[in-house]
Parts: sequence; C-alpha cells; structure tokens
Amino acid sequence: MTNLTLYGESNWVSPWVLHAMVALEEKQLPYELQLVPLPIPTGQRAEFEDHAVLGRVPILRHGDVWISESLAISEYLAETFPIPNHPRIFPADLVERARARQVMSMLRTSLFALREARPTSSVFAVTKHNTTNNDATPLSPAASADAAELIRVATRLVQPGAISMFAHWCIADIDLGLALMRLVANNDSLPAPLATYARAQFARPSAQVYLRNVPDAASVG
Ligand SMILES: N[C@@H](CCC(=O)N[C@@H](CS)C(=O)NCC(=O)O)C(=O)O
Repeated sequence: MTNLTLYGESNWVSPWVLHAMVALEEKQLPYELQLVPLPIPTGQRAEFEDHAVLGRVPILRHGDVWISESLAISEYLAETFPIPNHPRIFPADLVERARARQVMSMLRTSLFALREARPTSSVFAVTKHNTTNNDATPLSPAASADAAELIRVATRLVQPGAISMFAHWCIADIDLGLALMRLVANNDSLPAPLATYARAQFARPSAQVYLRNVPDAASVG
C-alpha cells in the first residue's frame, strides 16, 4: 500500500500536473486523484499551504508528507520508490541527470511569451484527438524568439530520429515534448524530427492517462 494522492486541477490544462502524473505512472505507483478548481478556492489553498507550504497544484500526498512543485514531486518519487523495484525516471548517468534537470528548470523559468501565445489549452485537447489547430494567430516577435530558442535547445539535445533525449526515456522528455507540442499543435514551423519526438512523448501510456481526462474543448490555460 503506497498511500499516495495526487492533487490536480479540474480543467486539465496544467503542464505541471502532467509532469507529476507521468512520474507516478512511469513509476507504476497506484495513487488516488483529487481535483481542485482553478483558481484554487481560498479554504482549499489555506489547507494546501498548511500541509505543503506552497499551495499550488500539483501536490503529492504520501501519508503525512505533502509536497508541491512538480520537480520536487518527481525527485521525491524517484528517491522514495527507487530502482530496481520501480522503473527509473531520472537518467542513471550523472551528467545526463544534470542535463535533464537543466532542461526542466529552463522550461519552468523561461519561454513566457511562447507559453502565453500557445497555452496548454491549445495543445491538450487537439493532441488527444491527433489533430491540430488551424486558426492559431501568428506568433508575436517575442513568442517567435522563444520558439527559436526552444528549437535551438531541442535540436542540441534530441538526435534526428530519436524519441528520447538520452539512450533511455526520462522525466525531462515529457516536459520538452510538451514545450514542442505547443508548436506542433498550432501548426507552427519546427523541424520534423522534433515534431516526431514531441508526439512520441504523448504516445506513452503515462501521458495518455492524462490526455484521456482532458475535456474535448479545454478552454482555460
Ligand atoms: N512551479 C510550479 C507551478 C505550479 C502552478 O503554477 N500551478 C498552478 C496550476 S498550473 C496553480 O496551482 N495555481 C493556483 C491558482 O491558480 O489558484 C510547479 O512546477 O508545480
């Protein structure tokens, strides 16, 4: 009995809840799912802050331990449920692990213009149905610059034809895949191998669990 609960949000537009859910699924851990609306109601937020210090979802509850921040959650799961009993989600190689953390940190702290122009609400619902948006407005100069930077970084890290950054899939692949799907889902230009890599992340059973829950017309994000 693992006694795990994941707190997510009921619009299904959070890249960070996606990250935590994929980590749980890839670790093959049973968990209960609890959804809260966004914005999080005051009383619920106070309870989250009381237990988890930071009151934003995703939050993982493991018995009496409450952890927020998606990256802290996947690190906690990796260390609490290690190999060989549970699949690896961080690279074994220390340099690759550092690189994975570097990418995940970058994706949480930059590309804001692209994230605003291509919100997850424009990604998840169409990705679920293997379609794309035909009516996306052109990217602003700032969003285009973010897209160029994202493509530069991804081209450095993903070999043509590869469906993971390193020899084995790791948790950073879902984050980089989602970032690239912001372009794929909106018919923005990007190199074909990167589009293939991005789609491969969402084809994983772990990501499909998230996508299955996405409403057909997600409207917030
Ligand atoms: N850096 C955090 C971001 C978490 C975050 O921004 N969560 C949003 C949902 S995507 C939230 O809980 N917002 C609270 C609110 O809007 O009331 C992480 O990686 O988990």
